Amino acid sequence: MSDQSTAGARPVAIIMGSQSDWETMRHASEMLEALGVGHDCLIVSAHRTPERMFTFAKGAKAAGYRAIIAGAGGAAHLPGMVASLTSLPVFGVPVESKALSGLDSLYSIVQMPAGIPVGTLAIGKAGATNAGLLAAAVLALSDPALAERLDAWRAARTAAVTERPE
Ligand code: RP5
Repeated sequence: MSDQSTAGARPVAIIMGSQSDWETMRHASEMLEALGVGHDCLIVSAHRTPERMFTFAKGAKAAGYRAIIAGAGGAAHLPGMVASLTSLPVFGVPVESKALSGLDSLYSIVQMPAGIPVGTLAIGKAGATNAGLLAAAVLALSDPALAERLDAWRAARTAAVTERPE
C-alpha cells in the first residue's frame, strides 16, 4: 500500500465483510493507490467476526485512520454498525449480491436512521471507486499535496473526453 499521503501513514481503512467483497473493494484500494493515499484493507464481518468489528471500530481513530470505507453485501449492516462505534466518516459501498443484484445491500446501507450517518455510494465497482475518491477528497481538505494530485486526476479525466466518438 502507498504511504505517500502527508495526512498520515495509512489514513484510510477499507474494510469488507468477506473475501468475496475484495473483487469490488479492490477498486477503492486502486483509486487510493493512484492518488498516493496510504490505506489498509481488512476483512471485518459484522456477523461472522463481530468482536473484530467492535475492536476495529472502537480503535480506528486511535489507530490513526481519518476515514473508513466499508463494503458489504446482502443484509449489509457492517457500515452502519461501524459508524455507530466511531465518529470517523464512514463511506458505505453496497456490494452486488447474487440474489438481489445489490439492491438489498444498497437499502441496508443507505437507510440509516437519523443520527448515525453512513455516506452511501453506488452499488459495486462505481461505488468502490467513488468511495476512494471521496475519502481522498476529505483528506485533501488538510493535505495540499493530495489536493493537487486529486485535481490533476480529475483534470486528466476531463482531458480524456473526446469531442466526438472515435
Ligand atoms: C456479506 O455477505 C459479505 O459482505 C458478502 O458481500 C456477502 C457474502 O459473503 P460470502 O458468503 O461470500 O463470504 O457478509
